[in-house]
Amino acid sequence: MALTKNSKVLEFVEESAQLGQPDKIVWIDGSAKQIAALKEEAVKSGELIKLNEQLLPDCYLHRTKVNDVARVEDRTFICTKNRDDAGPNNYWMDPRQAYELANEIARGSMKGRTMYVIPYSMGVVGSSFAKIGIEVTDSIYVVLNMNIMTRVGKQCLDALGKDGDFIKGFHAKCNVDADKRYIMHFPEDNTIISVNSAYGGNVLLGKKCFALRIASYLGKNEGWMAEHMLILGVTYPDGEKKYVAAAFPSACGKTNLAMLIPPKHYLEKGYKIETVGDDIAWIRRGEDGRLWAVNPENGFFGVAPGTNEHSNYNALKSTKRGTIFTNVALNTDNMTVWWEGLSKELPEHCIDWTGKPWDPAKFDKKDKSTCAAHPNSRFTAPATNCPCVSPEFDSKRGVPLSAIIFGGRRASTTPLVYEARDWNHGVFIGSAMSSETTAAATGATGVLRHDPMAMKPFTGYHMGDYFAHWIEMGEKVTNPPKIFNVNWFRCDKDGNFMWPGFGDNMRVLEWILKRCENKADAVETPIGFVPRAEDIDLTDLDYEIKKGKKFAIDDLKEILEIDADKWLKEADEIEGYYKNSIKDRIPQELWDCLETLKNNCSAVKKPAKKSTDKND
Ligand code: SAT
Ligand code: MN
Repeated sequence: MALTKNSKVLEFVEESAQLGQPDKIVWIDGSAKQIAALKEEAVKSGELIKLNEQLLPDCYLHRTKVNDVARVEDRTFICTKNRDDAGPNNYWMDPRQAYELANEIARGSMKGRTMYVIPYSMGVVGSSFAKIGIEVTDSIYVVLNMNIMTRVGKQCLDALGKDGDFIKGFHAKCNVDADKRYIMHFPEDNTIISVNSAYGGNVLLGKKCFALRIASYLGKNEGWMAEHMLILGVTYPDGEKKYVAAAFPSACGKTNLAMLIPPKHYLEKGYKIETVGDDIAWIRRGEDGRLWAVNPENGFFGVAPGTNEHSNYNALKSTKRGTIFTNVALNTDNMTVWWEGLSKELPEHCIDWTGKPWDPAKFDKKDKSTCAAHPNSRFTAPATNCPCVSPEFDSKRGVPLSAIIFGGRRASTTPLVYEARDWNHGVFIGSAMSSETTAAATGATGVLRHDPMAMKPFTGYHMGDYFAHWIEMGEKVTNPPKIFNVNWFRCDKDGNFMWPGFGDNMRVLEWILKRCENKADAVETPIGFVPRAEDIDLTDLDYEIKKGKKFAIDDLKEILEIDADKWLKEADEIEGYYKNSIKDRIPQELWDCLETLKNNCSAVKKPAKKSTDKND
């Protein structure tokens, strides 16, 4: 039975049903009883595998089709009337053509199936940040994941009232045919359509589709920002709290940074990190002139491989109950899950992510095809499971940001950390970000590509206009956060990571926050402010870069070094990117920053010491 009298919702559900022609329509009220029944049904049909109730209570494993394991950027479209509004950063389709094509594919595709209607909220219901969506889908997996990742149920419909507006999401699994897979966004109609996929970011329409692509468009028009950022809180020994938002491309460690456990001596002093979000931030201007952020999600859709009790204790702990695992391996000895990096010992009896028995003897770390879990296998875990979840997680007003951090995977050139001279320079740094690609999207991994603000695949409109929006936001906030760039991924000439990363990133965070309070020194360089090696606390740091080579202060000096020659090349590269990839609509402020970078680099003499970095 329909759970609302909102005529727009009823109309959307009716139209969707006419298109998909399901046998049955089920409204998701979000009750524990309904969710439990759906899990049972999914286990019966084989869509989910129930895991060991003692070791992993209420946890399930799901395997996708092998052709459906990551976001598909080349099949993701922004459908605006005017092609230029989607920008060169997006694949574009004419909205009329897109609706026609989607209708053709989806027509009758739900025959014999149930269509679920999921009312959900991105953000705490009742918060001025929150926005409501309705997703219809023929996949129980989608319902159950949405129920973890968003706030689902009748309260969302109540918040809409009789005629409130919402974001429409239509998902049909169809035959999971990769050639007919389309993820379409209609920002001018507040609509998303996804067909022929059943995986993560392609189908959990509240996440990348709504909370980033559609929301970035709304934010531009309404004066706020939707960003691909984690939000974390640092608690000082005296109890004071500071919040930071950080943008990194998918699978570059956002979840790890958001849930970081500080090194022992920080813990002993009383420092603590708390997680507000690990993937998405919605940011608004506060009356106090600061920027305030919320995490619109309600769970974590984290990358499983590499997660273990040392790399991310809090994430691992978050997956111990009420979690859905996707494309990890099944340990048949005890019906638990396994993935590369979970433990040093390999399980003896495993079914790999494709459903085949796995032979640990054939496992070769360097050959992804021998992996038991897919490199982009995921866990969907409720945020409330996280031992370090912030008390502000459910805050309606959000948290005030002291700093914004950009970062990517860069084997060379980019130092461990540097600070922008001002807001516009920070926007320039974000706009010029590049990173090596990961398994989170289909296509080659390890290729350096531009990914401005980590939003390349998620900006729902023209990237040049997005940069301009950032500049405008800076003009409107009287007390903006400081902007920084970090690079945890600098390598030596043999390709070894030079910085330990993980918990030790606290040492960099501390410098960043001290800079926000004018309590730390820095050196002005052609690219911005860089710490002196002595400004970063290395107490008890114990890291082996490679066998027999322990991290020492000289290594820190090396990864803080700015090579003006490399940066001149980088500047040329950025110019090429602006001109060839974004083309017009780049704000003058960013051209000015580029000019300054070039002039600054030309003005300094090339450092005498030759860098040993691997080229990237
Ligand atoms: O597949 S998702 O887009 O949800 C995850 C990611 O790529 O960050
Ligand atoms: Mn992400």
